[in-house]
Amino acid sequence: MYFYANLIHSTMAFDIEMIKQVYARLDTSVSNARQLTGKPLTASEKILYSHLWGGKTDRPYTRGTDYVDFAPDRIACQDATAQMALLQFMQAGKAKVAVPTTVHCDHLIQAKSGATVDLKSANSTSAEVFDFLESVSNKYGIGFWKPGAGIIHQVVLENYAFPGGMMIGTDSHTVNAGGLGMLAIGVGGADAVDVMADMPWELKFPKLIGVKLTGKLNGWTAPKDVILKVAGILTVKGGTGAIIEYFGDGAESMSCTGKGTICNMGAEVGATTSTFGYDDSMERYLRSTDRDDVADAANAVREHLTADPEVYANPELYFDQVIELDLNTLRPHINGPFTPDLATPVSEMSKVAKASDWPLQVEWGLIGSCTNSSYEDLARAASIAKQAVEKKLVTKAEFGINPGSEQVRYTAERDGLLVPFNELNAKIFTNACGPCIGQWAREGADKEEKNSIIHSFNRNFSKRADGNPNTHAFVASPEMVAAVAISGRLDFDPVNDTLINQDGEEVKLDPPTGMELPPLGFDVKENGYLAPQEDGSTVNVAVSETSERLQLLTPFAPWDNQNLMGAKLLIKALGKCTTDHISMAGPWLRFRGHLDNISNNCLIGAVNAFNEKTNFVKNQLTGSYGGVPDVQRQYKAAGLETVVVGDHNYGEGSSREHAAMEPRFLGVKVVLVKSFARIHETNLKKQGMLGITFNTESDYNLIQEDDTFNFIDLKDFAPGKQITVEVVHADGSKDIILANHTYNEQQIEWFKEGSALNLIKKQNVA
Ligand code: MIC
Ligand code: SF4
Repeated sequence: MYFYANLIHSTMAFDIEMIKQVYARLDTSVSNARQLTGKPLTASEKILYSHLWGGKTDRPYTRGTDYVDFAPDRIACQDATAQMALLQFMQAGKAKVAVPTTVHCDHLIQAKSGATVDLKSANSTSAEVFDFLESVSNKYGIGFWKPGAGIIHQVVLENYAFPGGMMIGTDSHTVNAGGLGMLAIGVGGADAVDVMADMPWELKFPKLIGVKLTGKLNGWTAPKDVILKVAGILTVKGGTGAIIEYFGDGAESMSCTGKGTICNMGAEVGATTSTFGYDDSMERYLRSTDRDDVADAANAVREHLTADPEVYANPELYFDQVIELDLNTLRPHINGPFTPDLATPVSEMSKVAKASDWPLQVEWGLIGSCTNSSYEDLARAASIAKQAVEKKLVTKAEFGINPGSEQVRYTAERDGLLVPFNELNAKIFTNACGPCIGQWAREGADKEEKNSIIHSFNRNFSKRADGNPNTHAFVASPEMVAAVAISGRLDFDPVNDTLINQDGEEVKLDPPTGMELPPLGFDVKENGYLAPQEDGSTVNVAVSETSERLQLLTPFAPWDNQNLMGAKLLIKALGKCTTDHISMAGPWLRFRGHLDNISNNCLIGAVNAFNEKTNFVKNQLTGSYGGVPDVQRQYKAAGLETVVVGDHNYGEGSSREHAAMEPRFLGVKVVLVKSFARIHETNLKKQGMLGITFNTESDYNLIQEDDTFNFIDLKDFAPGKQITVEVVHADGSKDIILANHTYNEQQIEWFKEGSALNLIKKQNVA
């Protein structure tokens, strides 16, 4: 039924005909867009205007304002989000996905003993889910990458990404493919379902941030430091609603996978996506990954795959914001703890860490994740590990490595890159997310001791890697992670500091070295890909009614067209409330296909503003305190709807739509916050929730623990019209406040129907 496609893959890129079609229409759409906008175009605009739904470039769009329908070229889903996406798609009534789609099994594999044992154990503990994903993929024409094949974004970069393309993926780090000149955007599963079901995909036309890179990386500085620095400048919400486009001689001097790292972590500044114009590094990468056909096709339309020259010559005229970085003087950084935008140059870490009381001793150095697991990353980190062996240093911290894909792992092993890590007793985990998503059986984490770890991942929110709220996780380049892990000190500065080796001698680490691409080319024995069968109509997808991992979905109820009155406050969340706080990952990942079960983690990580505790809120009906899901289930049983109140950038982080579906499923009706992260706001809308923002931010302070909310003009819900909220306090006093929303006509329909999916189903029936 299935066949391994790695042989086919070695002669021809996947979906080459689709890529050629995209290129064939570029000339017309780019020149039309240039004419309509009356100006030269950025690379991002060329991709946006050549991917309009309906294929016609017939009007200019206003950045940051206009909602636009797009037609992405492809979709990628990972196992933890694919379950919900595909459960929804199964309801859409289609026989096949409308655009090339792939599913990648990477999140559900725990890192414990090492790749062989861990993969075997994941294959048995998550067999039901993997089988489900494999059979749904087979049925609906979706390419399936088995557990162990690699992390979604690395596999996409190696096989599917192409310059000038547009893709969406049910993971916030889909943006990684910007390293190969794509516009790749992270979305919730319901957005992916639209495109799978042959419908347009809607996005507010993004603003544009230009980052001009001059000079050349040198010494200890790596591509990661570019984004660590940019994160420090823009902060976790500075990129919201914008595409970041990198350019300049500094950009061209970097490897394609290095560009991928920079784009990947653009998710951490809230950017819609990041990208680079097509250049020689991308061509080299395409050829090295056996895609000469894509490279040749791209070369033929080269001028359309990057910005018009006037744009990069005078960026301030064409971007909404311009940042300039000189790579010659950029220094290595370490970001964290607890947030990816707290950037500290390595040379200042000693001072800052002491002043902040961060644990200086580092216990683990973790290399890999979708952000930094390329051949070049491993090569450069290995060059540091090798020095440790040669210079007789004893590693102070433990090492863990997650290669990005089987292709990278196989090639790295062939080329001896794993040898020095093995000599340092590193654990080589499965080619999967592992510790990055809390799939880490870290010994002793349950003791909740204060400690530091350093990793080359992108996110470091509280509890993320090991569940311990006292783990201070720091983010750095793979080579810095290696150096810090060897020294065991957070404040180790390899540029200036020395270490004492086993013979009592003082030694210094030389700057890292490493090839950007394998000199002998990439190789892999079994890439782990399963192609779907041509006609999947006879494939049976079974979901057991008694399963605790999978549950078929029941449609959410439509709106009753009435004002929402008497809704109770469920929780007023204090400060940072990311999707990890709303729907934690780690052990909870096993319930990603079972809405009822996963709803038991709803908002358990959010801090209650009234007692600063997590998962401890007042039940207004009884006056007693309990866990958020429990209290919410009690409100639901009493037939009461509820409101969640939050701070800035609510829902930052992941694309997981569970963070919207769980509250929806449990009976929360409104999420009222100071501001939203993009993907989460859309996810709330898609699931038929009311996601609104305080018109006056300080009104957040008016909300009290026993409040009841009346949405007194919800009946007039309309685009651009504010919503009036009557906040009734326990003593009977009231505050009338105004809330803003960004729903357009279509999105109001989703609200009315109960969810976007309900609307699709209705349209399919009609
Ligand atoms: C993450 O890095 O947080 C994840 C896990 O990859 C998520 C997706 C998910 O929650 O499944 C993401 O980034 O979108
Ligand atoms: Fe996986 Fe981590 Fe990348 Fe998310 S950020 S896709 S969890 S490796």
